[in-house]
Amino acid sequence: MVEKNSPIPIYIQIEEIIKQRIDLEEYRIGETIPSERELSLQFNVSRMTVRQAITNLVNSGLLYREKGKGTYVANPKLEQPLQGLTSFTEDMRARGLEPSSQVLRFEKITPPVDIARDLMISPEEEVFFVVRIRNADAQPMAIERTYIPVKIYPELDEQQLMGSLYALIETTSHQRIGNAIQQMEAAIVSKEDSKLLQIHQTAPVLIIKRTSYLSDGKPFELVRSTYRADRYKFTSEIKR
Ligand code: 16G
Repeated sequence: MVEKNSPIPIYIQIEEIIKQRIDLEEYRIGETIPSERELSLQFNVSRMTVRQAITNLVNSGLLYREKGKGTYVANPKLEQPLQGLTSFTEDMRARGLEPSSQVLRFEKITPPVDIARDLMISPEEEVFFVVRIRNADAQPMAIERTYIPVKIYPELDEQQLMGSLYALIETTSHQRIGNAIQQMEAAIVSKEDSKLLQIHQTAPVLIIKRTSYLSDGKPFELVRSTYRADRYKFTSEIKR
């Protein structure tokens, strides 16, 4: 199993073996893997080496640790394509997951100057400011902080935002969504968001800032979404 003479470091060989065992469902999602002690006996290597392999797999999101209980196999990350202007609701349904939202804030405000500029409105014009936790099968996946000019959809209310914003705009208000521009960056979760997303205070997150436009070119939302890095990976096709 472990080849001590191989040029491949032993901890990397162990990582690969653990990954294979997860693929073969020898170690199942949501269940513990054997302890460091057991694995070090199995592979005939030091506990330090096993720990290094496990730490790498925890950092890459394949495993997670629970204090005093053990190391568990994590749910596989969701693969989110970066092309295609889809909504959270559509993305989750396409995977057979049940989307739901908790609306933490819903208010009418006059926006900060930079937000007004991005939305191409004057800073005196009102916007809805909405904070939602987005869940898949009741598990928190992301937090969205959204600004929507009131004039885009003046009837918008808190209840409606438990469902899909894009569906409301397209179906109820009969406007067409055209395109969006987005930026992605990595960060460490804020204290507030770590509680909302139920992740550790030092966990990494992926932040996407999206400005979306109606087909006539008018911006209708500016969103800052904070995604759990242990639940998401983003993929894109690139051509040469
Ligand atoms: C996605 C969008 C967000 C949009 C939301 C609408 C990103 C980065 N964000 O989460 O901009 O507001 O979908 O979802 O993809 P809904 O129609 O389910 O409310």
